[in-house]
Amino acid sequence: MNFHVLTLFPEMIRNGMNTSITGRAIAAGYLSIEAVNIRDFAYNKHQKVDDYPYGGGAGMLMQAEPVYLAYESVVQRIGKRPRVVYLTPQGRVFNQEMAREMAKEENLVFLCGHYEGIDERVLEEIVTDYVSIGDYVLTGGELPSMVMMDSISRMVPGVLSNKESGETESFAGNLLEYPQYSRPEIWHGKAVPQVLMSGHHANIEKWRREQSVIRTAKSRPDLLKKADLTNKEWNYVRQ
Ligand code: 6GU
Repeated sequence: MNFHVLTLFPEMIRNGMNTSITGRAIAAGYLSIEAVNIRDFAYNKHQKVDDYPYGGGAGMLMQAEPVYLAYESVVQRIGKRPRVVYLTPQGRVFNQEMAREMAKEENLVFLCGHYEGIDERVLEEIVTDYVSIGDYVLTGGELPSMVMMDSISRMVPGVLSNKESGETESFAGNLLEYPQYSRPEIWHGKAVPQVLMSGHHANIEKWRREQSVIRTAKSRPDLLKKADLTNKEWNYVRQ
């Protein structure tokens, strides 16, 4: 998977992605990240890439041409027209299913806006997907692009080790993860739940499933509709 990020803050992307699991995957060649500085494509001597919005209003807009030239530089390099994700609170809300689907692409371009946004005309020409990461406002698209790249990366074959990939489908059943415990057996007076010490695998699975259902009912009842619950599970969720 090759990620190409069009941004005014390339260092933010490089520093973020070269760390931890994604950093290891880049070093091992499963991922590549190219951060393209839109400012390098400014066409005036002051390297200015923003201007006032026609019709007035607060703030500045990123101009169409530098964004377009930055995008074209990626097209030139890879020799095709890839999907272009524009990070915006006006987009479709990102989820695990979108991550799984985007992980099939060979190349993905992320366009990160700043200031009050980007001239609509260049968006019309190059953007294929408008995506938001949730209902709150951020100062720019860099963090959302890294959120998306992180979750897409873990769906790319080779990025997670066998040990790590057990978690890959944790959202697939539309249930939240059960609680987990490691040594010591007693910490701050709290013991590990007995069933986990029993070695009885069927009971452990049953307990974990119950915990998942209870947690989901408590914090994400919206997910339960999509989860495959038994009648018995529906009954104790309703109490
Ligand atoms: Cl994708 N961008 C910005 N600026 N804010 C957001 C967002 C994106 N998703 C949620 N809030």
